[in-house]
Amino acid sequence: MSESHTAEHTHHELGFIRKYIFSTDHKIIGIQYMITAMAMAVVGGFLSMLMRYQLAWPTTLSPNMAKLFPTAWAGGIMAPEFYISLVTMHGTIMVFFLFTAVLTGGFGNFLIPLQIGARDMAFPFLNALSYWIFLVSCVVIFSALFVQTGAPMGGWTSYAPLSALPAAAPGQGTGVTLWITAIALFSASGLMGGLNYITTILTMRTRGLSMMRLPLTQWSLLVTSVLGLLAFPVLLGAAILLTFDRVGGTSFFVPAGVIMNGLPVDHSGGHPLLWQHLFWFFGHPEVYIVVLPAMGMASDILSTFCRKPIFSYRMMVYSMVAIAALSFIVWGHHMFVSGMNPFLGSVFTLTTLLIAVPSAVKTFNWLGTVWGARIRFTAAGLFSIGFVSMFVSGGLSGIFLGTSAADIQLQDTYFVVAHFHLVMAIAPLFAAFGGIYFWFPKMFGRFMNETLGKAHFWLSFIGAYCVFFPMHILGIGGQMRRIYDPTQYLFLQAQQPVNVFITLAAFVLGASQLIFLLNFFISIFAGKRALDNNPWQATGLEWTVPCPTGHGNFGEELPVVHRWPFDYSVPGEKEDFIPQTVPATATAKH
Ligand code: HEM
Ligand SMILES: [Cu+2]
Repeated sequence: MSESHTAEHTHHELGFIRKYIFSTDHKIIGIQYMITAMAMAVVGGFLSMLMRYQLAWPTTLSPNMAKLFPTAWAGGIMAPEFYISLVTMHGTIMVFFLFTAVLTGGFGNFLIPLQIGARDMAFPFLNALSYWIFLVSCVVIFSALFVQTGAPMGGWTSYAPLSALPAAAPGQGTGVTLWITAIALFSASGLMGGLNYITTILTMRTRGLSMMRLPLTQWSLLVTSVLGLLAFPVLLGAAILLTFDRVGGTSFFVPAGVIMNGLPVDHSGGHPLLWQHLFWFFGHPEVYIVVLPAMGMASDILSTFCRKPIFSYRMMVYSMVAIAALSFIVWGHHMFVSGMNPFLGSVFTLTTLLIAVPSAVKTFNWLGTVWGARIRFTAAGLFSIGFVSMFVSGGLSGIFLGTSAADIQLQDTYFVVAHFHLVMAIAPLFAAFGGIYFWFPKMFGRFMNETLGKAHFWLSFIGAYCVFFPMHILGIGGQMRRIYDPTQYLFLQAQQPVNVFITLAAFVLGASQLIFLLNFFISIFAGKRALDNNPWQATGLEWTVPCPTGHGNFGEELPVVHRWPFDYSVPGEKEDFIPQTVPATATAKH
């Protein structure tokens, strides 16, 4: 980097607006992503509380709700359409606008240059653009909640032909148009981010930082970005075809002979299964776009608080790559009952169960890391352990669902809702919380309150199991997903107390997130100051610079890396950690 460029990065002062709003600094953009995603989480979380309220007391008149939602809850009874809109909006907001955004947009932006010893991303302007397009997409999806005719009702999967026919249901007109617009904008923003992350990690690592010395967070972000670059265009393409079907008179997804409102629709020759194939070709990798960065961050944080190197670093890297590659050939497990040839079903079962192998490798490596460690139970460390627990709990039920013979019984029941919440909602949520508690001092120069952090952890940990574990039982008992009143079915009535229990637990879980929000926002201004560059005694490059880190990240000179990031408790060394910038000694192996 030229002298003048360095000077430009390190010296001149910017006004508030340029510095914190229209910034091209990756750290500010990362924090912007994070706070925007948190706002979306509040919306998505609120919607889930409404659903749980309804599921526990579907037949109880609630005048208060009628006041709050005069049409959707008219007369104190929730309209069935409204429930389906809630499911759709909650799922969409959580998957895209919370998790994909916070993990890659938030942590990716904040951490990539800091951990690879660069001053910023490869394309800072593109980076800022990607955030602003993301923000617009958030506004668009949020506005879908207020459409007069209703919010979209196609589920987060937006299955055709329901989504292809604007007149099919109240929310399928403007509601779905906004859904498609938001998803298209989101995809475009994600692609810009992904290109940036890949270029930055591959080309801007500082001297000495070979690929096999990268923190696992960086590996996970790299692999995730490649996944995103291959998966999101498929969703974008499918969304464009869907738009043609909706407004252009084409029939990609609508077959002949559909009768709507008593009249045949003017479409022929399409196939709804085409949408399912395209959606899940994107959708399964999307699960890993959320889970992989969570795995990477949890691995690094776990190792830091276990004061031990991660068990089998290379296998951690290879298994992430294997998971990513396999994630593109398993999508059919979402379609076992769509009439596919049973032989094809067996193939998808095989590929799906294959993913269990690298996932189990990772799990055993986490256990190997924790094994015999003198763990420091900080909030960040606890949440990383919680991630492993949730990932394993959710992963195990995946083996049932991935087996076509069992899935025929379990598909579209609460068993599925239990499975995917544990594995792709709660597990990444825990990893993200771990990441926030861990890197908060680097972001804001202050700590979050540890006592509140631990209270937040235990309430969330117990709460999440109380909410999502009993859902397996409901599912095996036959309760279908996306149903607004289970008590209408005689065979489900006996299970209703379980629904009440889950809802009460969900309220506790939801309320305990307020502890986190308060802790987060108060700590930004009033938390204990982080005076030390390296408060957790960690090894990564980000811990060699001040909290918070200034523009340009590193001083006049970029750091030089001499070792991998896992030199914890190296035998014969005085300290139990050796930063990556310390030159190799006779005792250190890496
Ligand atoms: C407080 C925690 C949460 C609660 C109580 C909750 C509750 C629910 C409920 C009641 C449903 C509807 C089930 C149905 O009727 O089929 C649902 C669906 C869903 N949730 Fe959550 N949820 C929570 C957190 C999350 C998170 C963090 C994610 C992030 C990935 C998430 C993703 C989804 C998805 C993708 C659906 C499916 C939507 C669909 O069927 O189209 N949830 N959730
Ligand atoms: Cu899948």
